[in-house]
Parts: sequence; structure tokens; C-alpha cells
Amino acid sequence: MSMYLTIAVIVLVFLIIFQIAKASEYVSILKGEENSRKQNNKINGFFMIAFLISGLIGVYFCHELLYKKTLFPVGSASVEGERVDSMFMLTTAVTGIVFVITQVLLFWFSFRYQEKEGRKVYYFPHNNKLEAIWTVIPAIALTVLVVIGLRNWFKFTGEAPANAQVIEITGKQFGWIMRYPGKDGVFGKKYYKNIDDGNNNYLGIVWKDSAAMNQKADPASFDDVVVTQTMYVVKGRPVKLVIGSRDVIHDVGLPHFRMKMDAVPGIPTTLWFTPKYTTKEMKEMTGNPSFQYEISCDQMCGNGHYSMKGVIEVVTDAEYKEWMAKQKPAYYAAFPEKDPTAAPAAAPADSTAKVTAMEKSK
Ligand SMILES: [Cu+2]
Repeated sequence: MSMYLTIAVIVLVFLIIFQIAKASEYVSILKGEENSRKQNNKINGFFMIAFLISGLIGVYFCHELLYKKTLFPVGSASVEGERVDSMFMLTTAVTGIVFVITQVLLFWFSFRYQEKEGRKVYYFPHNNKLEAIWTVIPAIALTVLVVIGLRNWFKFTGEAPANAQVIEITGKQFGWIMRYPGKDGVFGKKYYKNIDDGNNNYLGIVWKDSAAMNQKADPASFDDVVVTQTMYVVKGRPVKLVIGSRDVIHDVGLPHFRMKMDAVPGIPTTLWFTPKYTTKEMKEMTGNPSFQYEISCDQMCGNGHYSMKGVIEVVTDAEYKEWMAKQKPAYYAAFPEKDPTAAPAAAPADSTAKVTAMEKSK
């Protein structure tokens, strides 16, 4: 019913516009072309000013209405992200001032210098000095902005502080896999052909010898901890992410930390930042008891792209240690018989042979 009504209203509106157009055509014939053009010109001039004023009011109104819903009021949740915020504000200020001045002039001139009886157009085809000014000033301004940006880019993607915690994060259709290097601090080798979700090898870690693929089990991989979707990091300790992908290009988007970086299959990318507040502190600061630091995929990566949400839990050092103590190396999930804490009765008879073979390969 309401659909028919909507269609009827649309048709009616079209009819009215059509009739008005028709009527004004007859009026212009009656009044004469010249007069009607001058009148139209006046109306257009008025609309230029009306558009400018309502546009400026609209910008102000949207800002009042929407600013508090953005991530700006809380500020950056990472130390390095503050640089991104200040860059953003600087760029917005520089381009914003120029935008407002040029738009006000554009619409004001259209109104103020509209066609009038006895007014002649000033012929002003070229001015070298003026062109030099409006080329050189923006060029200098943009160079400054780009240099600031490059310096920050090299900082975030460059060498992380020595005390940084290194975590590997891998995107896949559609989710995130995080790997901690374990006690040895070294990530074991991985090879994409080993990826086997059914056997808990989401990253293709080289756990086994394979003559066919010419690879030897990497002992550094045996203590690697693999978790999915939720990453734990420590407040105040720099985190270095080693970013990869299992399939297509994803992007680790960390809006609260003001960071993002593409996840590209085969080409590890890196990014580091220092979390400033724990998740608990953020819940209080935002007044939102269900606040979460989100990892959003910022690259269209397929039909499940929208659902590719990961979470970063920022905790205290003690909480982190407690959490980590509960994690089991992924190796034991794939080979339960190798787990020293597992009940020995559960181990099948041939597993002992495998252990000996693995020990020898070390
Ligand atoms: Cu994705």
C-alpha cells in the first residue's frame, strides 16, 4: 500500500514540476525572452547566496551532531597515533581554511557581480605574478605536509624499540590469526603448502619433516602460540606487528590506535605502536561498558569482508602473563601426543617413534 502511495507522490511531483516549467515557458513568451532571462539571472544569484549560507550552517550543524560519535573525542589510544591525529588536524586546518575562503568568494562573486544594466565585464586573461603565487604557496604547503607524513610513516614502519613485543598477525577470508613466538622469541618457519585447518595448522608452520617439500621441522616453531580473532597486548609496551595474509589482500585497521597496514600474501609488512590505555580504562573513559579495540579489515576482500572483526585486548603486564601462562603452543594442538602435560595413556603406540624421529631431527 505504502509503495503505491510513494509511486503516486513521485508521479505527482513530476507532474507539478512539468506544469510549472510549462507555465514559466508561457510567461517568458508573454514577457519577452530578454526580461525573463534577466529575472532568471536574479533568481539564480539569490540561490547562490542561499546555497552558501545554508551550506555553512549545514556544516556547523553536522559537526555539532556527529563529532561526538566519531573516534576523535577520546583521542588516540596509542602514543604514536597522536602524531596521526595532529597531522590530520593540521591538514584539515590548512585545506579547510582555503576551502572556506574559496567557496565563500565563489558564491559571493556569483551573487555580487551578476549581470546588471550598464555593467561591463573586466577582461583579465593572464597574470604571471598571480599564477606564480598560487602555484608556489600550495607547493610549499603540500611539501611540508608530505614531509611530516613521510617522517611519521618511516617511524611507524621502521625499527621498533628494543623492548617491543613482536606478534605476527595473518589475515584470511574471513578472520585473523595471531602468533606469539613463545619463550624462544623466534617464530618458527612456515610454508603456505602446509596450511591445514583440519589439523590445527592455520599458518602452515613447518612442524614436520617432509622430503617431498624439501623441508625440515623447525624446532623454533614448537613453542609458538597461535590464537584467533583476539590479540592480547600490554599497556605501555610497544607492539610490533608482523602482518601477512593467507589468501587475498586484507588490511589490519586499528582505528583507535590510528594505525592501519595492508596484509599482503607473501610480503610481510610491519607496524609498531604503543597502547596507552587498557581495554578496561577505555571502557571507563568512553562510558561504554562493551567497548572493544577493534581490528577491522580495511580492504575489500570478499563477500565476508564486513564480518572480519578482530579484537585487541590491552591489559596490564600481570594480566598478560596470566593469560599467556594459560596458552598452549599450537604444536601440541596438532600433535597432542607431544604435549608433556597430556595424559600419557592417551598417546597412541606409534607416537613414541615420531617423538624419537623429531628429537633426532633437532
Ligand atoms: Cu579482509
